[in-house]
Amino acid sequence: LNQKGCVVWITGLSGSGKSTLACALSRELHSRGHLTYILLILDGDNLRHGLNRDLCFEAKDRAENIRRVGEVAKLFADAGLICIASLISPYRSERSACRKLLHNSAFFEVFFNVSLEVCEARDPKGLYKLARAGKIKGFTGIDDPYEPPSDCEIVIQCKAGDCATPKPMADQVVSYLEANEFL
Ligand code: GGZ
Repeated sequence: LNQKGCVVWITGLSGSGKSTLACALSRELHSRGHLTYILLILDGDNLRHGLNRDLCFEAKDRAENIRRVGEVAKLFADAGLICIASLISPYRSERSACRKLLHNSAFFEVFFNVSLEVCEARDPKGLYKLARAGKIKGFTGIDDPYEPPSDCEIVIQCKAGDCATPKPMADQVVSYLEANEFL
């Protein structure tokens, strides 16, 4: 394996399409012939059923969630893999701690910039509806903060109608990785 490892860290609101982008990115890298790269998707929601099942959504648990995923991502990146992490990761300070862990040079923060209105209109799991009804407390964007990145490498803009296919977004990330000689 002759590959510089790195972490592609996708942050954004619930329902923004982070996981879809993570999958599309992984597919795209394979289709470009990078078959020897093992791509690991660390998905916030999946991890919360396993490694992080002891954590809830209060601030200190979210911080711990992000910290653990950062540490795991670092292990994989150090082993030479491209590691795609997809979490809301709402706090700037915790994202920046993960960046430090990767010594900045191997950490690519992707801000999936989809407005709350669009995410809420989609509401794929009905969670926004429950949050508005007060049945889920501390929901990101409703009654819990989301701090957008100010220093990220990649911003993906997605308005109501124009994100039917994630491929152009995945291409945007792939181009960035190529330009930075991680591919
Ligand atoms: C935000 C919540 C909450 C609350 C459950 N706030 O869109 P989803 O459903 O499938 O993914 C979301 C997931 C968030 O987990 P993360 O590990 O990414 O969050 S964080 O980085 O903030 O630790 C959402 C669901 O869990 N979910 N309750 N209160 N999202």
